Amino acid sequence: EEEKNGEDNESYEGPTFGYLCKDSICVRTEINLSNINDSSSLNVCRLTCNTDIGTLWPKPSGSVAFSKRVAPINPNQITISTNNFKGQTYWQVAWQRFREMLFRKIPTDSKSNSRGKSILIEIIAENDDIDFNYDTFEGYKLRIIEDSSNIYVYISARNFYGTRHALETLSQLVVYDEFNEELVILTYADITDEPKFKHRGISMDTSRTFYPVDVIKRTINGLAMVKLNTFHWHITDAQSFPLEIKSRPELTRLGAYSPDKVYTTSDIRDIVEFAKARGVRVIPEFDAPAHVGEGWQESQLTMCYKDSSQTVGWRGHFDPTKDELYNILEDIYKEIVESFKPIVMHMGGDEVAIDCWNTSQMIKDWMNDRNMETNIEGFMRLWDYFQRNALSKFDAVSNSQLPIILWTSRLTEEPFLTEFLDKNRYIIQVWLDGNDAKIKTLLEAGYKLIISNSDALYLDCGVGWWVNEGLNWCSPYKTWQKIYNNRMESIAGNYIDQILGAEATIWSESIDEGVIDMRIWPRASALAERLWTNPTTPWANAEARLLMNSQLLVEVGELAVEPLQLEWCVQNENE
Ligand code: CP6
Repeated sequence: EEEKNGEDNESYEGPTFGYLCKDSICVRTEINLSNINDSSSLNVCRLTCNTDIGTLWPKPSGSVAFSKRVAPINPNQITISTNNFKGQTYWQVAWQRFREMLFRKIPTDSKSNSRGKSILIEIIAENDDIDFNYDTFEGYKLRIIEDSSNIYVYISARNFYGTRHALETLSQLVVYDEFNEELVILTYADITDEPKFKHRGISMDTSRTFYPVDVIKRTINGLAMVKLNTFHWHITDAQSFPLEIKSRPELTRLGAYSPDKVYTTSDIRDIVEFAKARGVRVIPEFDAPAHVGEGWQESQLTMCYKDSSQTVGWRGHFDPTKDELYNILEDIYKEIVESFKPIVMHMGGDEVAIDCWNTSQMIKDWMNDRNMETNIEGFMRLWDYFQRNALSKFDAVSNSQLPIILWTSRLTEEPFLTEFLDKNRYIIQVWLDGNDAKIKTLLEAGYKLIISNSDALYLDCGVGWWVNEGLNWCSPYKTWQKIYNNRMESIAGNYIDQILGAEATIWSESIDEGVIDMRIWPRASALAERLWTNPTTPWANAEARLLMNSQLLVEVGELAVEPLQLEWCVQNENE
């Protein structure tokens, strides 16, 4: 009965749920790939019914063997044993979520059916370490076998995070059979899997638009479902300050859109724990010295806010010469460290306009007093002065010297880069075009990078009111295919080892909670497979599985996923 696909990763097509193809499972037909960008030959029905597709997303990066046969299971008869994690909250949450995901696959009108087999899951984890840093190994092994009455699942992993990923994979191998109205599982599987990149995520902007906590949580659930492990939280910006800072209550009083559009310290702790139990790390960003404004109105510490000029464009800037600024920053960092317990801190550093500081005679006098020239070099020195002081305040309130992320900017270009930013301390997040020569400069200088190249990973581009206002600098819309094809190797070449991973960004100037799911999904899934599996096969090979993943995100993740094809195409095939 067992039909193994050997160790050959390239030929893996995934488990077969062929007979379930009646309603929804579809795969692309042969079409001429070279014509894919030629609209005259575009076939709207690229996906048609097929009997041999996989259900795993992202595809495992290691060896995969599987059977083609499925067996019905009884989701009320699942038992689990672990050698570790006893009494750990994270483990209880993960286990609970796994069961919930299986039950969510069953439609509410399904007739109850208990003829299925019991599942016995045995987990061996090397340790019960709950730290989640860049050294945490997220790999796992998963084996499914059956006998006449039971399904046996063996999971081995180094830690909780690998184990959690294995449960995610296992849940994807359980599919609802609409014909027999029951859950079925593969009867044999042997999978070895681990991520190709350590840092895999999205960044979300809660300043331009406030998103309620439950929107953030359902987004994190989605990340967990596709094994993305990073939620980078661009929490403040010029337009609103939604982060409660208990010692500086004026920041939200003046800066939040309204008193209820605030993330309290307990909201933050709740989200951080929620995420960690789902294998997702939250990285706080406090963007500075630009992208500040609301919240600081009475402080006399910011400038250029509401300046509509090309160079500044509504982004307020801190006045780096004011000593009081650093005291407030210390208070902010202190509370961020306490509530986020970050393993890495994002300090922003994007889009600083020297033309802003240049408008202030006070700043120029201050610089003159310190023998700083008021030219580019001088203002870059002023920026460096800010960054050093801010960093020392951050270090004063955090235990160890955490790694710091900064966006690419003039500061991350030579000659400033190597003079001002220690490559062993700073990680650079790239929002340049993927082919920009500045990326190579950063790599040659030895920096570790997180890639958010704006020509592929900017999910807010090309859609929304920006487009009609002519304000969409990042048009066009980035298709999932573009994201899937966005290989880190083509960006980094021989320096690939310096790429920690990538993030898709969801800037929220033209997004709100009503549309955010569609901006993120299924394109974040395309990024997930790019970073977890790093496939060498074309996107067309993944399209059918992505359709399955979208369905899962809708049904289990309760996400409003942007559609990938017309229902008519499926209907046509079934006639
Ligand atoms: N906000 C912040 C933004 C952007 C950046 N930082 C941004 C800039 C250009 C484009 C899209 C987004 N809206 N804080 C740059 C990293 Cl095209």
